[in-house]
Amino acid sequence: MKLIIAIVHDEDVHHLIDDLTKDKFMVTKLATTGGFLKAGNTTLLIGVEDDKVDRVIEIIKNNCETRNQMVTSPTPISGAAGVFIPYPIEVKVGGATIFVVDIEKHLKL
Ligand code: 2BA
Repeated sequence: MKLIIAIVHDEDVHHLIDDLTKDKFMVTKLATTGGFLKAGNTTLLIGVEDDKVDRVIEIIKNNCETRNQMVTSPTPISGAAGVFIPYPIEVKVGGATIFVVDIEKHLKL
């Protein structure tokens, strides 16, 4: 058995969960925050048999878009008269960041 940990954009999550549950996958949704942007995102925990991992990844791929987001630079540039001016930079977020982890034991009590 595997645990799929998928970090996705909040805007993609409703369609994604609908498609996963339609295919009878069990999902737990966590509200999380990205360390770099410090903006909200969503982490899904999906426990599946090994032969279903590719299907779950396919569903995630079909539902998660890549987006460009602006962020203020954490290291400001030096302006006139030694004043530090933060500047905006663009980062590409997603579609999804996925980790697939081996599960040693799975219990439901
Ligand atoms: P954030 O940490 O807020 O990162 C948002 C986006 O900013 C990232 O998109 C990446 O394009 C950029 N970024 C992140 N750290 C950076 C850095 N040190 N320097 C320059 N750019 C940086 P994604 O790679 O698609 O990641 C989206 C979210 O997935 C991340 O949000 C984070 O919550 C999670 N994530 C991504 N990789 C991870 C990892 N290796 N471990 C844990 N969480 C991860």
